[in-house]
Amino acid sequence: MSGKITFTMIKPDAVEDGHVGAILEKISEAGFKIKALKLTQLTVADAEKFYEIHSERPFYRELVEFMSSGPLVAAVLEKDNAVEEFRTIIGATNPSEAAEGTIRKLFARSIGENAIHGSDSDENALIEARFHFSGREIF
Ligand code: 3AN
Repeated sequence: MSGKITFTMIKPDAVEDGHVGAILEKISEAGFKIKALKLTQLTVADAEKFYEIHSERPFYRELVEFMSSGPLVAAVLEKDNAVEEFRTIIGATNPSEAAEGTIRKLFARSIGENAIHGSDSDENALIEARFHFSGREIF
């Protein structure tokens, strides 16, 4: 699957704001195929583990609390060059700097509550997909 898959979460802000359908439509229109999909919620411990790489950053606690605050939509997506192409359609981390038409520009509340996650490498895409889904949940 390497090179062809990425992992995403539609974050709690976008779920609460009712943007799940519109975001899935943007993802589909961009040519991504859904390989796995579910509504789920992270515990504080899950979020700490998922974002361990950011544990020294000043926003870590805020990020963990936000990501465990409510349901999110987790998905595994397939497309050639998936990681890079997906990061292009989600836009910059800070929605005020994100390009017009990107998911963060359209739907994010702020830099912290920024609507959507996209893996930053092929290696992390696989780690993140396996963190959220068992083998028989990925098609
Ligand atoms: P990206 O999600 O664009 O790869 P990262 O990996 O730098 O960005 O950050 C991971 C997550 O941490 C972001 N999606 C965002 O929710 C949060 N975050 C990043 N920078 C900040 C910040 N300056 N203040 C608050 N939260 C932040």
